[in-house]
Amino acid sequence: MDARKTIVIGVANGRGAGDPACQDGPEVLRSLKFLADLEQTHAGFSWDDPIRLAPGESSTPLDAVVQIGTQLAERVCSHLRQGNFPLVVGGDHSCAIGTWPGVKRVLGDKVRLGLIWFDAHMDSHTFDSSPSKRIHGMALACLLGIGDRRLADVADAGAKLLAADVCLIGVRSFESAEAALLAKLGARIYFMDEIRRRGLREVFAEALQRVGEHTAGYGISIDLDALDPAEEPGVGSPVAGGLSLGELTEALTQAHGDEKLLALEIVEYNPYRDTHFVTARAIHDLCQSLIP
Ligand SMILES: [Mn+2]
Repeated sequence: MDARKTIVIGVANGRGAGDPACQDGPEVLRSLKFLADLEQTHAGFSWDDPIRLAPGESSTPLDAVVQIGTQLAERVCSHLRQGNFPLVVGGDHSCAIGTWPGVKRVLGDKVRLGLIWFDAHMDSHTFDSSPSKRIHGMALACLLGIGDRRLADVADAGAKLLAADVCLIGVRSFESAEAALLAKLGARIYFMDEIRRRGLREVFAEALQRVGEHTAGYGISIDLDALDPAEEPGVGSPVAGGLSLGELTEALTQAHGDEKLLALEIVEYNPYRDTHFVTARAIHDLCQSLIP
């Protein structure tokens, strides 16, 4: 019996993206009560205070992302130590540089953390390789210990993950430098063609095996742009040809109730593109598939 309470941590930050609109995602989900029925069905499900920049702060995107990441790592760490299940809701994907260091800190140096990264992109740029210089496209590289030291050393210095314990699922838009970095490090990437050939259920089962094998626990980070924008328009950086919500929620149930699943992150919700709030409802369904 999993007694963990799910605590939602909204991260009101879009400074890691080109368009900061994702910063308003958590507030829309909360104020319009898209997750409210989970408070009835899951004992202890509740929203914590949002994480946001100090008002009037005129920082650079790098300063902003580091400040948010540092606060978020502390918050995630503190909830895990209280026995809670952190559900981080972005904001852009740069919040990952706070979420997963927070989890890793609780596990300590002697054991490994796994991560499944659902995304249309690889998010494995550095400032040197990135054409856009947007930090949400660097988050996974930072977690692997690569790139700007201020970003990669949030919470604690050095890599938080080994590529051997990382899987990317749903990738279909990337630059060659990212692909080369991940290939060199040895992360497993499931591109859309492999998912179409084998089915998401089988691919996700294999990913779970990999991220759990040599680790003390694992996390799941869902960039909503892994989903097909024809079905889910409310995302920061839409790319055609993604996963359907139905196949994703169905596959995710394989991890439901797994005590090695330590935290969940759902990011890049852009409420201004979310016609009829279909993507807000998708977030609800994704949470329902995975929270304890
Ligand atoms: Mn992403």
